[in-house]
Amino acid sequence: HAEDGSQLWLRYTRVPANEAALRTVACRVNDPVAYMAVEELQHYWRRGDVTLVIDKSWSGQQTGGYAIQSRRNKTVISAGSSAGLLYGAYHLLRLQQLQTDIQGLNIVEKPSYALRMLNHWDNLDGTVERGYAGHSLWKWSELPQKISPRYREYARANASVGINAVVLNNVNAAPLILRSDYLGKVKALADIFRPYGIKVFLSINFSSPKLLGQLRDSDPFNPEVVKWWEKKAAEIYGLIPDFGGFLVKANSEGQPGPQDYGRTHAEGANMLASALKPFRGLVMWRAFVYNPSAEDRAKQAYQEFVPLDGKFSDNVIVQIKNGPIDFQPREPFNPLFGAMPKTNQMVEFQITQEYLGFSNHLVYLAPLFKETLDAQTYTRPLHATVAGITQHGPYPQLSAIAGVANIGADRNWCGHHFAQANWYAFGRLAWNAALSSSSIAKEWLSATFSPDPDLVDPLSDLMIASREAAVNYMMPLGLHHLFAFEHHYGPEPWGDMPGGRPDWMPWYYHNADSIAVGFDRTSSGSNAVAQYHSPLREQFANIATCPESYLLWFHRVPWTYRMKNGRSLWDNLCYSYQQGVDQVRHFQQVWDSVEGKIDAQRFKGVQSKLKVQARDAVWWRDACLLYFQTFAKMPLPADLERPV
Ligand code: GCW
Repeated sequence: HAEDGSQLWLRYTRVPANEAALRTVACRVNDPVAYMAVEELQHYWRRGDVTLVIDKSWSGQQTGGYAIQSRRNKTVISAGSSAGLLYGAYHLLRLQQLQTDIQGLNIVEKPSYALRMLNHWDNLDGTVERGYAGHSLWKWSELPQKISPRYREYARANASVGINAVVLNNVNAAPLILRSDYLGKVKALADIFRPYGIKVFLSINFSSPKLLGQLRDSDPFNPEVVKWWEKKAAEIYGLIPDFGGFLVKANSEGQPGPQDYGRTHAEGANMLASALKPFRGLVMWRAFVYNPSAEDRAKQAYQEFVPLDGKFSDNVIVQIKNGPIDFQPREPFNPLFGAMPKTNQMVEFQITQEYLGFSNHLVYLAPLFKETLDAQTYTRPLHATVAGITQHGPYPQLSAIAGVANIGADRNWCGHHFAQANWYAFGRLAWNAALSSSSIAKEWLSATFSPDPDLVDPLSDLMIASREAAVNYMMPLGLHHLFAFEHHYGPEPWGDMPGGRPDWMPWYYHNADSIAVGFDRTSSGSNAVAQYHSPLREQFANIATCPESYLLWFHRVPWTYRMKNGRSLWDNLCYSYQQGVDQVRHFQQVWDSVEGKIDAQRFKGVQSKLKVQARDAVWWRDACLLYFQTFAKMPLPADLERPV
């Protein structure tokens, strides 16, 4: 087998027929998902008899919980649903792969979230917005007649980590996706995903009634529009009875929405929600809204959505990016979390590395995801972390979490072998938000490369450090949005465009001049701190108690300001950038030290990507420091490496 990475973490070896004959996999449940569980075990499980049973007393019925127990001579997987049996089967195979002892197993697993979703930003022309692993996996022009074998492999990989919902198309949605011929293509994919326990959702364009249905407008209060959506919903469910629902980006970055007709987000969302309700469909309504105005961009989603709390139907979930700006290397959590107690909220992470070096940089994202999930909002006495808020909303059976997919048509699926770990980690955290970043990294490394501790230990350390390294060489100390215009790959802190939107310009965020740098979000500035609940509000507002990792996010700070280590802000900035560069160079050494422990093909692939990353880290350091030096007018610390 060529070691091109196409097998992902699913490197089970097939049990030979003579060995398979010595053990039984027994299951009386007769549906395609349970059948899939049996098939996977029959093909790959080599450690004795297994029985799979449905146990109706199991409480995690809706969402796929399961138990695994060792009994006398066999292993029993019990679950409330066939999906649970399938997840139990993958759990067993994972234990086998990690060479874990299977005597005396007594495992009970319940997912943290009912819906564990990937959002594909895939366009119908085959391109992917912010996709760095080639073209879209979906071959719209070939569907539904021609079915790529990769659709099944994709579904299997998702199921193996518990992902059970996928949005197929970009949130910047083409109306065409709802045309009948496209729905036939969507049905073909839904049919392939179903035995893996995966539901299909679609992003919709709010103007579809007008653009596709030739109606006069798409006003949610127009009865013709309401009827159009009801008919469309019936058509979809006629083809796909378990269709999940709609994801909507409305009145955001030029997309149409209810505000075009003077209606609110809630009025728009509820109109769609009632069209889907008879079929138990859901609406995921995004809160990523901001306009070029005098108001701080970081405050706008909260301002628009908090007044709508309690106005959304019970089958609407408000989908909120982890931070208040936009998937930056580091952001504080979005203050909307916990600020709408009567509304179901879900978090949207970005697995694809739009702002993290595309598929060139090794940046393991579990620590970033955990930072948000574990963040304490203080908005209520219990379950007040972001994970708690999103798991224990007013309708907990609708709890959900989404990640913007990093998957494309590349042989290794994600462009960088280590980007596969981000897909994996998202799935594992969606299943169990309490898992640690390092246990997930170890699991993934063992399954993907080898369980050899001489490989797993150094590489998991490397993975854990990689996110902080990226913050250091790109945007330390709370800096944000210094990216090059449009493509967001390299640095362009000086970027400016006469007449361009200020909220897309780096200076809007860094505010550097000869005295200071940073965004004043305290009461002397935009007062975004007030959107956080006490005591965070006070903690962030006070420069002495604000975590230094968020310093320039919340404060405009003099270059000469003394930081906790006694050095000036300027010196700290210099050393942080240098540290990022040093960290990547260290990653290169660590990687070189595992040569021979893994196949040459993947070894070389990652080695050459690390070279690019090291070069880029130097580029970031030099670009940002030389630019900021034109304001600070202070020398680089004497022991700092000179710019190249
Ligand atoms: O960060 C921005 C991206 C856009 C994206 C948008 C969004 C899908 O640059 O490419 O559009 O966020 O999340 O809607």
